[in-house]
Amino acid sequence: MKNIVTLLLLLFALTSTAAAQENAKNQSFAIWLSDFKRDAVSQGISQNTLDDAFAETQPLERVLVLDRKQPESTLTLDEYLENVVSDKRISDGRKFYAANKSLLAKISAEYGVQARFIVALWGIETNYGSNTGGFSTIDSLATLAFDGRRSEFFRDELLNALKVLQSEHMSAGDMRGSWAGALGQCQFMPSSFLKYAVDYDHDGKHDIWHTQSDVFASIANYLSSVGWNGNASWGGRVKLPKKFDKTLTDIKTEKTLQEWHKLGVRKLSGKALPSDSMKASVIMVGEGADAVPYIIYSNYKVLLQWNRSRYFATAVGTLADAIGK
Ligand SMILES: [Ca+2]
Repeated sequence: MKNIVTLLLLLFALTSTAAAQENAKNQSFAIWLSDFKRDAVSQGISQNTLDDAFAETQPLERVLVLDRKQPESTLTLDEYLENVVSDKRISDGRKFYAANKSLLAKISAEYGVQARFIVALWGIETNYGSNTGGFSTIDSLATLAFDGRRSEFFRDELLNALKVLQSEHMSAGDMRGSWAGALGQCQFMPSSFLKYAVDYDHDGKHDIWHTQSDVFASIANYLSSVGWNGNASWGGRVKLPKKFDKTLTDIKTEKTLQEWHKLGVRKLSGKALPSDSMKASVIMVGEGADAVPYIIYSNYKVLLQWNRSRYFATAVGTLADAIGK
């Protein structure tokens, strides 16, 4: 009996400690949020927008769990490409390209971005719009801004998300996306939305959630705004000669394709590189013995601005080439 009482007392003590911790956390979130709201008002966010956005906001444990998960660094490039540029994704890409051909051609010509890259980015970001993420953007960003690991970045993005709600006349309940705050079918962070989202069908909304032409034009606008070259491709996998100076495999080292050819760099097929005066870099994608050599043009660096992962940029280029010309 005595043991049971002790056990119950212990349990009670533990539960009330957990409850007290939870309470303290909620209180400090509330304090943080009211400070943030003051800031938002001073930056032109209306009380209505704030009331709608933060009606029920609490930190989301799931977002923190995902934020702390280690990135998948164990995959080799080829394993990654097998997942991300699967046969299914390639055949879906070709299908969607064909289904949207005239719209894509129009947007491609207008922004100077080849359609295959627009489709490839759409395919890799959200599996052609089918997987945009179901998280409330406001709740996710508030969680990450409050959390402390990268508060400043996410606080800015939270403020930008409120600006998007306000300028788009959206309800916070309709603003959904990834756990890290990326929006819609092209997964723009709110800051990118404000800079690059396009209302292509002129209905008054930059609708990257549901309007296909807005999605395509927004992707193209992003790429062309950060320096896409519509007359060039992105690069490709190469073979290096046995005695190649590995210090040259640096993304900052640029030589013409002719110069790389003279150094013995060949296409994977063994064929010569195009005899072109275009500048290119030779880089290794992946780690250690699994790293694979690629020759890359300036458009690859544009893709790295979208997402700084070389695996990502390589996957987009590979998928684009598999989808079409
Ligand atoms: Ca629109």
